[in-house]
This record gives sequence, C-alpha cells and structure tokens, in this order.
Amino acid sequence: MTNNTLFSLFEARFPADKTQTAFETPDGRRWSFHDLMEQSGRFANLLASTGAKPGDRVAVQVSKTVEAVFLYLGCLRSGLVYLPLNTAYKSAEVDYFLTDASPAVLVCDPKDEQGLKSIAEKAKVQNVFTLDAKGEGSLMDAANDFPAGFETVERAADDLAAILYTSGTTGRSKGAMLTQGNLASNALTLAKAWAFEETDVLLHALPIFHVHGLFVALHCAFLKGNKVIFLDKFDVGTVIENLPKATVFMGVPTFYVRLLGDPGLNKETCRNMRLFTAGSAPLLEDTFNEFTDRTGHVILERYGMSEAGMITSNPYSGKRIAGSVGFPLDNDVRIADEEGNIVADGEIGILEIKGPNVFKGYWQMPEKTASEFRPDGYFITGDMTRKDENGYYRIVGRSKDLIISGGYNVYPKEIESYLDEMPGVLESAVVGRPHPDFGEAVVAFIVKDGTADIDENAITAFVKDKLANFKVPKQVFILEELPRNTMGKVQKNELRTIAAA
Ligand code: MLC
Ligand code: AMP
Repeated sequence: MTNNTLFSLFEARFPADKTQTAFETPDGRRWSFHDLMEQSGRFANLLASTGAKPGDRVAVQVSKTVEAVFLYLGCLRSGLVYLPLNTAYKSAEVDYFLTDASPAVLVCDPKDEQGLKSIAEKAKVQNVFTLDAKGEGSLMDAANDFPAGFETVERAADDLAAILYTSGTTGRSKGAMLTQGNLASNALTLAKAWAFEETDVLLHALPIFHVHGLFVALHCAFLKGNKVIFLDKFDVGTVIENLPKATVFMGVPTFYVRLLGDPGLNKETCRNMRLFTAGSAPLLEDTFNEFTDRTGHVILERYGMSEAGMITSNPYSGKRIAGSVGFPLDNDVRIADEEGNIVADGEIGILEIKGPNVFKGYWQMPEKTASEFRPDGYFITGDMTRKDENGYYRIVGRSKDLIISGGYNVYPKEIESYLDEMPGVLESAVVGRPHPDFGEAVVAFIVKDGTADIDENAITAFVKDKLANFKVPKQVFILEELPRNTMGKVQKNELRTIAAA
C-alpha cells in the first residue's frame, strides 16, 4: 500500500494476478484488474492535466458503464471529489448541482453536451468531457493520450472523496460530503459483516450514482478483488440469466418484487448464490417470505443513507427477520424524541447515529448541517425507529416528509414548489401511496386557480418537462380545496387516505 487513501486500500487487496477478471458484461466484454489500474491511471493523469487540484469536484452524469466506474476510481486516485448525478435529472436540476458545487470538470453524455454547455459555462466549469453508454466519447479520446501509470495522491482520512446530493425537506438539495475515511470504514465493515471472500462473484444491477450501487456493492467487491458481472441496468431476464454465475446480489425491494414475478427465479437459478441483500426502502414481509419459499434464500435486509452509508444490518450468520433492519454496524446508535431525549426501549423515536461512517456535513450549508447534528455529534437520521424485544431495529416510518419510490427519494416539497409555479395551479400537495412495484408512488393533489383549463395530463406533462421521471406523479387529483387543520396546515394523512383508496 503506497498510502492511506481509499483507493490504496482497494489496490492492496486486488489479486496478485492482475490478469484476473475485475468486470465482465453480458455481451462478452471483460476487463482485468490490470485494465482497471491502467484506465483509472489514464483518467487520473487526464484529470490532473486539466489543472483540477485535489479537493476539486468532478460532476458526472453518464450511463452505467465499466468506464464510468474507472472514472470514479481515477477521481479517487487523483484526490478529486466524485459527484455522481442521476441520469434521470433534467437540465434544470443539473443546473442547481453545478452552480452549488462549482465542479472543475463535468462529464456528461454526448447527447446532453449541447444542452448543458451554457449551464456549465454559467457555473464556471472549466472542462467538459463526454462519455456515452458504450464507454466512448471525448473523455476516452483524451485519456488515451495519457500514460497508464499514476501514483495515487496522498489524502487524509478527513479529506473528501465524494459528494452525494440528497433532496431536502425544504425542496433544496443538499450535498452530503463523504470523506475517504467514511467510505473506507463502511466498506471494511460491510465486507466483514457480509463475509465477502476472494471467490465471490457480484452480480451488479443497481445504478452507480447512489450509495447502494456505487459504494455498498462495488466497494465490497474491490476489497476482495472479486469479479463483478456488470449489468447496464436492472432487467429481470438478464438478472435471472446471470444468477447461476454469481454468489452475491444486492437490490432495492422493487428488484425482488419484479424477480418474483418471473417463474425463472427458482432454487436452480440461485444454486451458486450465497447472499441476497436488500435496502434503500422497506422490504415487505410478503416479498421476504415469498423469496425464501421460492429460492431457499433468506434476504438480508440492511438500512442506510447517503449521509452515512450502511447503518444497521441483519446478521449474516444469525437469524434474519422480515420487517427488521437488524443490528447497528460499526456506529453508535440511539433512539430519541424530537428534542433529543432518549426514549425507553421498545418505544418509537428518531434514530440518531455517530461513527466513522457518518458524513462531514452538507456542502456549503453549515447551518443546515448544525441543525441536523446534536451538540454531542449524533446525526439525526429522520427515520422513525423501534428496537424490538430481541434487539433488532425496525424502521417504522419517517419524520421527514419523504417518499421512496423504487429506491429513489422524492421530497414532496420540491414537486409542490414546482407545481405551484404552473399557470392555472393555485396550490398543490404531494404525498406517497402504496405501489405494488415501486413500494410507494408519487401522487399530486391540485387546487386549480378559478376555472383554469388544466387536467391530469397537462399537470403530468408539466412536471415531466423539468423534473426527473421518477418524480412525475403517477396520479393527479384535482380538488376544490386542500384539507387543512385549524392551524391551516395541509392534512397530508387525509390526502394519503384519499390516494390509497
Ligand atoms: C423509473 N420510473 C420510476 C422509477 N424508475 N418511477 C418511480 N419510481 C422509480 N424508481 C419511471 C420511468 O421513467 C417510467 O416512466 C416508468 O416509471 C416505468 O419505468 P420502468 O421501465 O418500469 O422503470 P425502470 O427503468 O425499470 O426502473 C425501475 C428501477 C429503477 C426500479 C429498476 O428505478 C432503479 O434502478 N431503482 C434503484 C434505485 C437505487 O439504486 N436506489 C438506491 C439509493 S441509495 P415513463 O413515463 O417513461 O413511462 C439509498 C441508501 C441505501 O437509498 O440505503 O441504499
Ligand atoms: P438516501 O437519502 O437516498 O440515501 O435514502 C436514505 C433513506 O432510505 C433512509 O433515511 C431511509 O428512510 C430509507 N431506507 C434505506 N434503507 C431502508 C430500509 N431497509 N428500510 C426502510 N427504509 C430504508
């Protein structure tokens, strides 16, 4: 190990024989650990040549490719801060992230380059490169001119490795600053807790712009030098086809619901598997039980968030309980009321956490950061939690107004603020309702301004135009007025009842 960075931690654990496969894709392409070292080295050299200095941000909004993973590693190697963006974000959303984070480099899909040019200029982004869904583009062309050798830049545990934007209850997204130390500690914890071995093969179907697909899944594999079967997106048929070649699979609950819908998922297809994990949203007990009946495997549910990586996990060796998220990993946890008073065992409160995995704060939001930490350093997760009689933690709700749809977080406030700007809309309220596929679906309630001539389609189209597709309401209700309590506050519970009916 040359130094103490996250990348060096991985590198020290890569197989001695670098010809071993690091990644393969269903179309027969294959990348060895030697390829990984060379390509990430070229990217690191290219990024350094742009004048970007350690600590500068690299914003990346590209399709899921192995080259994009190598770009992430190139950022880590050159000490740059990786800032991944959901490919579903529209230009207005990207505008906010670029303006807020002022990255030195933007890497986008060639088809978005023209549209993002003026936004990047306005945000004073010095360098724009492209990378497409085939792993080609100006980034690759430029990197090819650089040598593969690169000495990983020394960084301290407290230096930033990544910024992940999470939506905020106020409608303004917050950039969670994750340090080299945060990511390293969580990776080591998970690889150990989930008993990763050198012989594991990870079947990877998650997007790589979030904690789950980027850090949880890939970091475990890197720490054991595993082969990763890398799918460009989740597709039931492709997952089932590749399961027999894999030992580990990680997914959001929607993945498991969809897999169960295919008779091809059975004990035979799962014969080599040793671990299925689920998280990012609650896994229904029915899904958990049906999966065990069908495959003989008990899904291991864990709980986490952008700000802290994985916080709790069901045990690898002990009993995994449906509806529970298991026990705390390497962080201290406590359950407290809104004022921060610890609640009695068995009572519901908000989970607070402290540990090496917990982020450094929100990018350029010191006040917001301070308000989400207790004076003694505990971070307030906003997740309503109960510790049951056997010591298992259960996430029973959220104190934050948040919808989780197919594993993506949607903050109603953001959609409401946008809807309220629509000509003909007097006011709006957005809630979640149970959805058989996505777990929760976004539902909008609208009060029209007078006799404005707008209907459900117009409202949906308005949102679709500017916001990511997963934020588009699956249903719109037009009401005479919104239900309010005596204080004038919109009664979202009443709206949830209407939506669920
Ligand atoms: C797509 N759509 C969604 C959606 N994904 N709508 C609501 N919620 C979602 N999650 C839209 C599509 O744009 C489309 O709209 C319509 O819904 C149907 O699309 P689809 O073809 O069925 O969707 P698909 O492309 O298959 O994507 C679904 C999915 C994807 C479940 C595969 O959403 C996904 O990969 N989710 C994983 C999210 C994730 O990784 N979360 C981890 C966060 S980290 P239209 O109008 O085009 O028809 C985290 C911390 C932790 O939370 O603990 O892990
Ligand atoms: P994100 O901000 O995208 O990282 O989402 C984090 C949020 O997802 C958490 O605060 C929880 O509300 C939710 N979450 C993650 N895992 C689980 C789980 N296993 N059960 C219930 N909620 C979860």
